[in-house]
Amino acid sequence: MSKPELLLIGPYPEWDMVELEAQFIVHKLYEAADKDEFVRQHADRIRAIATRGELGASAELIGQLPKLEIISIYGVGFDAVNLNAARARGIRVTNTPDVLTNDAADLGIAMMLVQSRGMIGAETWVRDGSWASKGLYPLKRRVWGRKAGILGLGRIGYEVAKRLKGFDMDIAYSDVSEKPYAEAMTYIADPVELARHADFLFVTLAASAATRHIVGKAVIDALGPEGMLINISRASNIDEEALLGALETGSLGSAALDVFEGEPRLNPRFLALDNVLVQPHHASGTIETRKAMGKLVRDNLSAHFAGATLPTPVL
Ligand code: 8YV
Repeated sequence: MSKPELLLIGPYPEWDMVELEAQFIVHKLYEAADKDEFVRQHADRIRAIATRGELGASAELIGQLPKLEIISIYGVGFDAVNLNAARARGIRVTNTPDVLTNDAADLGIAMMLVQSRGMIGAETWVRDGSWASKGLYPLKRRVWGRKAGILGLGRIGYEVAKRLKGFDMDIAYSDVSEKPYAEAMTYIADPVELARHADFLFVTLAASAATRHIVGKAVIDALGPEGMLINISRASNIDEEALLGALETGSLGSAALDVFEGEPRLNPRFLALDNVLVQPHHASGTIETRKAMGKLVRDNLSAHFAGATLPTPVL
């Protein structure tokens, strides 16, 4: 039987490329100079899309592929895939939940510690000779025992909370409803009230049209000049203009961000700020997790083409 044809939206690690190319005829959209022309050339044979969380698949692209049966996402977030367009045509959509949860939580915790203790500046202090020439590094803020707020107590939020308990923190969370599994945490429904409670506010909710800019001026003001915002979800959950303004004036203390509007070309105003820790959308970026994600992408595709049950369907 001939291999099914697949459109790959962005590159995967080499180990995944080898496996994918063994199973599929892979058309690499990201290498095409003229993407529309490239899609047109292969449109009547492409039965699958493999994409990444942040790249997704637009309604326009889905509309150009009459034979499309499945979209497999390398990532847990499916906000960049137009689910309505997929649903309307009975196109299956899969993602890679669970396998990346712990790494995403680890990165959120690491960002809190690094930023609160000023470790990037401290590293420079040693390397540029300031330690020897200027003496002691400025004092920073404690993490343990302080107040954390978690906006979105899903899989990743829950793992963040578990880790925060190890720092003896007072933990509150906000979600659409109270969660029965939230032991020893306070439920605060209103994100503004949650931010008022918190020294560290973690944004861990799945992005959708409904959550767009859920962290707006009111939440940012409530977090305040001593507060830290940590985002390991999607940029769209935060009003970036409001965030930048608050960081520039100091009405928000600091931020640690793994995701940005228009990434990887983030707003250069972030780079002029020393109260922001920036990361290159790397919450799931470990070899172990990325290997598991790649395998799950392929397991979903293989199951589909074998007529078997999809391991992790979204649609
Ligand atoms: C990316 C993600 O998919 O899980 C998600 O939703 O955004 C990430 O895991 C990953 O960075 C690969 O591009």
